[in-house]
Amino acid sequence: MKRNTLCMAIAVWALSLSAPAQNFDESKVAPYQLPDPLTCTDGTKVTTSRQWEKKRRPEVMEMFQSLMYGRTPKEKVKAEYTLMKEDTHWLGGKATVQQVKMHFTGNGSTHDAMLLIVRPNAVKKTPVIFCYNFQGNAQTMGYDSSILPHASSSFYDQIWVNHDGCGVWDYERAVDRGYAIATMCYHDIHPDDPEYRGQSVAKLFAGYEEGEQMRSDAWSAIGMWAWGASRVADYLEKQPWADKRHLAVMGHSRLGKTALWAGAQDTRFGVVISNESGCGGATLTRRNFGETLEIITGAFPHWFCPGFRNFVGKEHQMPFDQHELLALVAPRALYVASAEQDQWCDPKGEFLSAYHAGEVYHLYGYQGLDTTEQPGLHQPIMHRVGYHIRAGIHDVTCYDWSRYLDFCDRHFAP
Ligand code: GTR
Repeated sequence: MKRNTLCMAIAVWALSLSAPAQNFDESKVAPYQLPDPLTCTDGTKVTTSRQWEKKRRPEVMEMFQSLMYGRTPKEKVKAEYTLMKEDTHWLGGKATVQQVKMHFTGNGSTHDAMLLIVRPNAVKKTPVIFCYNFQGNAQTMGYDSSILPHASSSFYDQIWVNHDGCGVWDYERAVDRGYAIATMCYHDIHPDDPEYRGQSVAKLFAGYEEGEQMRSDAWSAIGMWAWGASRVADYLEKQPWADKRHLAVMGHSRLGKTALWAGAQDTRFGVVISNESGCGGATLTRRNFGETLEIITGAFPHWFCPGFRNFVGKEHQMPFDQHELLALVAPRALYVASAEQDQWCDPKGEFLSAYHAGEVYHLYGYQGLDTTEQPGLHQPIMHRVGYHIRAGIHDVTCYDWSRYLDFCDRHFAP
């Protein structure tokens, strides 16, 4: 076991001894009152989509930036994209695989990330789903030796978090259904370890030197991963083969949290999909079920801005909750998915959060989930807001991918 791994395991174990026991009993969920997405800070009630966009949405955005995910820098960095490798005969000639190096320059520093794209040859203007991977681009292709090492691979084995439930990469299904998948290893943007901030894209920005991470609203790892998703969108929207009106962002678990924050900020993502994103993602923080704020901010301090920790034990005083993060995606299409055995993520809390986001969708004349009854297993709801819960554990399965493609078909229809 690596030293870092051991230290972190001890820290998580010690934390679990001191943390209040997590609740997995629905009858012990304490009553809670959610903040109203449609009431502005000055008490004004929002009744139109225009009011939402002009007044309330910026307020909600500001809360998530200043209190949870940290402030995304406004400056632009120079980005160069180089096609390193291309195979136009993948999957028996059905698909093209492209490997693109993204090279960023800013604040006297440079930073590289490696993007992998698989796209169908038969489609002229292809909708694209961007989805970060946990273990490197090669892993998503069964360790195909033609896949270039991802940019962070040289120190990858020193990073203590190594994710097991990294799921199925159903490239062929996507290609057959006319979709391109773009992916990149999330460590390429911020290695997933609090000690590796110096190796992250933070260094590309003025003012992001030593000590800045102490600011209460300092940019978090989730914030940086979301930023990386937008840099991929910058590239995709310039590709002649890509249908820039039809870009989706999808993510699993911590990368589901990331997909939501990316989709909240970047309106180029027309479909935003959270696969089992749980605490700090889709699920309601106020519902005491599954993972708690104390546990997540203790185990993964770098995922959120430092100020977020102030809400530990004071969840009911938070001026926002995660249904409002989901509402930031409106009027674009939003899909939240849970798994039955993934109680850590609080499937019911994910469902209720998506339900409550519906209020904002109604301002645009769209249907939200529009039922407070959580559907049974494998009974997806597919309105402008979608939801499913499937049997099984915390993972991304073929069932999940198939529903996401169905949902994209519905919302990307010409
Ligand atoms: C867990 C964390 C969850 C979830 C998960 C993951 O350890 O507690 O919030 O994000 O990691 O990303 O797999």
